[in-house]
Amino acid sequence: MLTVYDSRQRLHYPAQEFFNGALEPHAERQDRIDNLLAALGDTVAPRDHGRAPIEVVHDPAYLALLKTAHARWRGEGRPGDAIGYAWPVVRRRPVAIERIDALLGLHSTDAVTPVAEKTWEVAYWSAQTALGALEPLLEGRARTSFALCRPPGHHAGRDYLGGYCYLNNAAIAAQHASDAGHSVAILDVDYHHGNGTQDIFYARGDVFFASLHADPATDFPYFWGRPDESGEREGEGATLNLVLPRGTGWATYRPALACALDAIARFGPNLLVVSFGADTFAGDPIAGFAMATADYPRMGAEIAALGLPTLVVMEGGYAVAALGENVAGFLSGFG
Ligand code: Q9C
Ligand code: ZN
Repeated sequence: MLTVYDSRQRLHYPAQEFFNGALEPHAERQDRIDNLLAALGDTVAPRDHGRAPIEVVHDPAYLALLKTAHARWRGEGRPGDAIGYAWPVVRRRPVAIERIDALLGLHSTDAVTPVAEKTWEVAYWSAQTALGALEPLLEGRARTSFALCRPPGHHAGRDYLGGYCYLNNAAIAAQHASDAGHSVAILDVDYHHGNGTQDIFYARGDVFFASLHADPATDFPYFWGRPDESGEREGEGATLNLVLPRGTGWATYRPALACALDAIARFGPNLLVVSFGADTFAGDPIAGFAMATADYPRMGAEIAALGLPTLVVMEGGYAVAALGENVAGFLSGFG
C-alpha cells in the first residue's frame, strides 16, 4: 500500500486540552506518528499542491486566522497555545471582531483544539499529504493509497477548527477529486461523527457522505450526527448518519457498515475517500467502542469489496501502542 507522509507533520504538539473539566495532556500526540511509521514501513513525501485546493474548501478569513493566531496570542503576552474560551451565542447578530480571543471563539467549536506554534505549517502539510495520496488514484497509477495525516481533519468545517482538526484533509481531497471530474463518496468510520465534512458537503448532491459513529447523545461532537440529518436542498439524501451505542464491537458494527456501503453503491461513485479513525478500538483512552485488532482487516475488506479506487485518510485513534497494528490491519484488508 502506498503511504504518503511528510515529516513536518510531527512538528505540531498542542500541550493540553480541556478533558472532563480540567486541562490534561493532549490526546492527539506526536508519537502516534512514530507508532504508525514503525508499522507501515516506507512512505513517500507529497509534492506541494499549494494553497489553491485548500482555499476551495476553507474560508480565507479562517485560513488567515489559523496562520497568525499563535503569534497574535503570544503578542498579547499569553503563555502556551492559543485556545478559544468564549463563543458567540447561537443567533447572536454578526459583529466586527478584532480581538484574538474573540476570533478564536468565532472560528472554533470547542476548547480541545489549541493552535500551537507550528499548527498552520503542520495542518498545511497534513492536507498536502491527503492531496499527495490522491494523486496516483487520479492518474490511475494505484487503486488504493493511505494518507498518513496528522493532525486529523474531519471535525474542521469551512471556517472553523475543532475536535483536534484544523484543515479538513478528507474534504480537501474529495473536493479536488470532484474538481478533476470524479464522482466522489466519503465514508467516515472514525469513532466520532465527521461533523466538519458533513457540514462542508451538506447542501450538495454531487458528493455523498456516510458516517458510522458513536451516538452524539453521549459522545463528542454532541451537536451533530443524528440519524435525521440527511442533507439539505440539492444535498437532501446525500448524507447518511448511522449511530451506534457505546460498547459496539464488530457484530454490531458490521451490519451498519453494510448499510452504509449499500447506500454508497446506490449513489454510484467512481472514487471513495475513507476517513479512517482507529478510535473505535476497545483500548482507546477517549472512546467507547469495543473493536478488536483482528476486526480491522475485516473492516478494510468489506470496504474494499465496493471495488472503488480508494483514498484512506487518517483521522483519530489514541491508543498509541496499538495504533500502527490496527491501521496496518485495516489497510491489509484492501489486499
Ligand atoms: N470526554 C478525532 O478523533 N474530546 N477527534 C472528547 C471526551 C474530543 C476527537 C471528550 C475528541 C475529538 C479526530
Ligand atoms: Zn475520532
